[in-house]
Amino acid sequence: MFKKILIANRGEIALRIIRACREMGIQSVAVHSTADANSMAVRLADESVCIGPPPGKDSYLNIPSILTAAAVTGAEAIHPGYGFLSENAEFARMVEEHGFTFIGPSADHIDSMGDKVTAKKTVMALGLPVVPGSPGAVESVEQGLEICENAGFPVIIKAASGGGGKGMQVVKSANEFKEAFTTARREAKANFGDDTVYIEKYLEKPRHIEIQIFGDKHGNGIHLGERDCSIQRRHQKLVEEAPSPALPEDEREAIGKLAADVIRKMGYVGAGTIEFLYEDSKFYFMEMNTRIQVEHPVTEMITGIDLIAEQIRVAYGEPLSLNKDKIKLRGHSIEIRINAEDPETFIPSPGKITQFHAPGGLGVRFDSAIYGGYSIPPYYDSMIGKLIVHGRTRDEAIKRMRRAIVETVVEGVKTTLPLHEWIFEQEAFLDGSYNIHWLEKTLAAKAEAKEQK
Ligand code: MV4
Repeated sequence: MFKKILIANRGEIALRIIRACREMGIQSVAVHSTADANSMAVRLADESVCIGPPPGKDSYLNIPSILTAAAVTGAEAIHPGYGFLSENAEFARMVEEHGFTFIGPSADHIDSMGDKVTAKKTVMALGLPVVPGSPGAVESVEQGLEICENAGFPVIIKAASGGGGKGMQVVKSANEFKEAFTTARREAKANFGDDTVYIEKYLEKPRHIEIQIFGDKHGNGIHLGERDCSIQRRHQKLVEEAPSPALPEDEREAIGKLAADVIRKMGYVGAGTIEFLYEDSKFYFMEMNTRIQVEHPVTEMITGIDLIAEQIRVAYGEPLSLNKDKIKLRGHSIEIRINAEDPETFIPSPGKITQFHAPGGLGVRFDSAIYGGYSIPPYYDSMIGKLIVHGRTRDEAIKRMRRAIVETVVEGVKTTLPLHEWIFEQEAFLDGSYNIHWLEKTLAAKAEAKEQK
């Protein structure tokens, strides 16, 4: 096994990886910016190296600094976490070229899923259902209009280099098409330096359901069930749960089998997520993420599997420690993302945490890097922790989440905890009938009602 791993990340995920390393008897190296010198990751790692000033581009995205830190500490492998360099194929390539192991898929697999047109063609050829639309890039207004007529309005124009919601245009009718197409191309060029766009039939009320997959270097590929991530605002997930309250068992088995087949056929190595839109009992491939995700704990809670440890073992070359007959999905898990933000305006609220008490008790997990007296720096995203619960049923998990939220004390900064308390009282959340638009719509109605008063 590796003797030493460098963690090219910060915050709760850096801690999560340090924890897996310690349990596996692997030394950990934390890299950090000057703003993170007092972080929990620096305190808990076996070694730490300062790699630059606060802005991400000068530190957590600074490839030469990170490779140098790996070389001087004698690390053998680099774990990128999520965000930052985790889906940067060039980084994965350079890590390997410098003689380290990248804990993640090959640079070629990252590349092939990074371009959304290539990704869609690849998975379609391997048997996944996709949204009807253009077979590839759309080059002209005329070609686009013909595709729209076949698919039927509304349609959505997406940037090939986009993803996560950036660079999309919904088009309701033919007379809006020309302008939307021109705007989509211009924005794609400005945002991604690539004006390639493609067209899909627009699904009006889908859910976001994603399948956790894993592959190893011996040709094995498995799935670990789904996560429902439909509770989101501006493409930021707030709540994730597993299993999805909308998915019958036979459909879960069918889509899981398709996802695992694709992973085997691709020869994909490591953890990944295949994202789908789900509407009227049908799945449509959206994108594939080639990293560990923020919401991986809900899958860990219902499978009992340490996904970070599995990533490390697979990267070292060991076969998957699991096979599909050994994976049992048990009970229900829900995660909330707690941000240091105003719960109504979502304006970030960095600063010093004056009082802190973590929730606990049966079925409660708190993944966070904060502590009493910690100062949240203003340079990075505002997520300060994830509260994850497990229960035998969805109802038990919801009740457990409510009581765990009440127990949590974070003072000195504003947090989104009050918003989560409110979500866990809403009918559409409790009955599981929500879709990807529910939260934004309901928040808008709530703001409107407040205005009227
Ligand atoms: C869609 C869609 C409806 N129909 N594609 C948003 C993120 C990007 N990965 C794809 N997205 C969407 N693609 C078709 N054909 C609606 C969305 C979408 C969305 C998807 C998942 C979670 C939240 C969302 C919010 C708005 C739009």
